[in-house]
Amino acid sequence: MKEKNSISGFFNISKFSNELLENLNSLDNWPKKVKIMQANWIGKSFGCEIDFKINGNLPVDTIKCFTTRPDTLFGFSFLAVSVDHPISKFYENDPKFKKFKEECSKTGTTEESIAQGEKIGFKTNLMAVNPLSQSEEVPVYFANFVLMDYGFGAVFGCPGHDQRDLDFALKYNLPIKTVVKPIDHGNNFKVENEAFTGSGIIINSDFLNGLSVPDESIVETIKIIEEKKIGKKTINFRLKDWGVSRQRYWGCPIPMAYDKDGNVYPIPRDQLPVKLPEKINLKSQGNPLDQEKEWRKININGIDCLKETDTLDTFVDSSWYFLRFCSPNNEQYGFDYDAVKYWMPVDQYIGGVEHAILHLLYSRFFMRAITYKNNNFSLSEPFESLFTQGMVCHETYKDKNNNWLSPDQIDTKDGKKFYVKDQPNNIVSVGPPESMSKSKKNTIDPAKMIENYGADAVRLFILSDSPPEKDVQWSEQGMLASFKFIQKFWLINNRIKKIIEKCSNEENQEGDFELTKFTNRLINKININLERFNYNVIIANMHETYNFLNKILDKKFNKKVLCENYKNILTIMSPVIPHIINECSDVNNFDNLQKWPSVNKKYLEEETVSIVVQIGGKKKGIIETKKDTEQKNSDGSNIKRR
Ligand code: ANZ
Repeated sequence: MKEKNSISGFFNISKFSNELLENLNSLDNWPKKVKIMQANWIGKSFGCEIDFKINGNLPVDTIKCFTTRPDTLFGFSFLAVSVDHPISKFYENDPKFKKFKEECSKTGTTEESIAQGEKIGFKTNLMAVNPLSQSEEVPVYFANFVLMDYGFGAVFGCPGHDQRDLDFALKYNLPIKTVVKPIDHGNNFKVENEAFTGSGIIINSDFLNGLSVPDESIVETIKIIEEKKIGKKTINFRLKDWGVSRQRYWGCPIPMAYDKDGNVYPIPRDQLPVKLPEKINLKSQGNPLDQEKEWRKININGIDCLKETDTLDTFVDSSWYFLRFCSPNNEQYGFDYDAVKYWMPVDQYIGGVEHAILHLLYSRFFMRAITYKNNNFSLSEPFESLFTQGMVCHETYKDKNNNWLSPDQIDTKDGKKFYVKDQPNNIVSVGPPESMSKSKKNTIDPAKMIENYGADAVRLFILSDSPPEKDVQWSEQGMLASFKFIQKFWLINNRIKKIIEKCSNEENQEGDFELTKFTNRLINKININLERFNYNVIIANMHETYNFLNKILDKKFNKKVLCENYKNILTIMSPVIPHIINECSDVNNFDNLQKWPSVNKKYLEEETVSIVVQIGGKKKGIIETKKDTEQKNSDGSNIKRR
């Protein structure tokens, strides 16, 4: 049996490209930026495929190209194909081509590196015919900027109206034909060093002349191309199938096996799940599973096979774990349909924007794949609402040798930052705040912060600084201010405790109404702010509460009124600073802090109304008056204001 039989596994996400794109419109509670990122990633392009007739001494009749700009066909000046295009097989033995291919591999394969890198080409002995003007022939090149896995791995080059094509044409001295002019230019408009890609009017293009670009020109040209039977309308997506094979131990096993001839078998259901071996040698070279000779053996319907040793990408698990969370105790299957029907979709999902196009797109794909032709299940979107929180950032530091330094290696003296080991001589260079990363060493160890200031102060600081969708700039001063707030709150709690001990049971004391009104309004505000994720506003509400208490505590209170209100205030502050709140309630002998207080709406009503005074339609002033104030009409009757 062969030692290593393995083929790369892919999930067919591209099958759902259109649905994944269209359904973004239904996600009303997702941030716009995430939907835009997903739409760009899926990348729908409207255009057409065109067959170009090829002349030359090779058995190649036509080359198919995908284009979004068929309307620029009269500007055609070369045809370029990827070095991996099927016609490359005719050049395999040409040493010059081999060298060129090697050169291309240096550019890298990402679209970005290709866009930025130098455009290079290898001229073939083939010529391509312009399908709209048969007498025109242009040379065929291999070019490094053409990707094999987009469209058909071939492009018709129009230097006048595509910058990449222009760079290429300038380098290889190919003609630059202008076939679109801006609306406010004459017909003698000419592209020279910068491709014109804007809207305008078609020129120098025979029967296409005068069409407006892009609205009329693209659709009209496609019509002509279809009539002439040289191509057809096509929609292309950038989204590629998801390569899920990983050569490592951790990850879900891929439930496939191979016989001695390399034929692939899915592992039958009654032999699932495939469990990973537990005692393995992690120090072995490559994928440790390759060394697990015994574990690999499996017999499928009488045929001796070897299990696949690649495991699945970890994104596979994160694409459906929420279904498992709905039904954690099901031992027979990953999830229960009934539980999933009850709980899904997730009402509110929270995560960093870095998940916008992988985790969040894969999860959406998984729901579609699981529900595809499945009568038990009709869920199309996993997450009803999405909130993307910001990053925690910190400035960066470098020593004189350009090495990154961590914040705890830095000391500040007279406003200058020094590398602690060498101070006072070694001034460090300070970079702008960036999201914390191990590579730039601009991280703060939360454990240390918790040790120094307590978990409450750390949480209070993180929430206080900015709205949660924005980045937070980490600052030691901010941390200190939060720590001080906790200390202040502890002191005021002790003051309140003493007041409670001395409070009378007599009703209607002077501070009762004001305190009850404040508390009810506070609960209402915090409820709204919690719902809207306005956590930084909640922190402002907490500061307001401290200031209010500080002012009102000189007044007299009924004991029950003070206790009830203060208990409610503590409860609604507890999500942010639970430890200190717990202490405060303990020393006051309060119980039942878990019950979230309700709002008495009576205290939300304004007691005054504003009456705008207008004379001749112009605002002249505002009168604040108590509600239900009575006003005598000129006839002596009463008008009641509400
Ligand atoms: C001719 C043309 C003329 C183009 C023009 C653009 C402007 P999007 O919008 O991203 O889908 N193209 C097609 N296949 C390619 C490949 N395999 N590798 C690199 N480029 C490829 O881009 C579509 C355009 O990308 C197509 O339209 C094609 O260039 C190029 F004035 O065709 B166009």
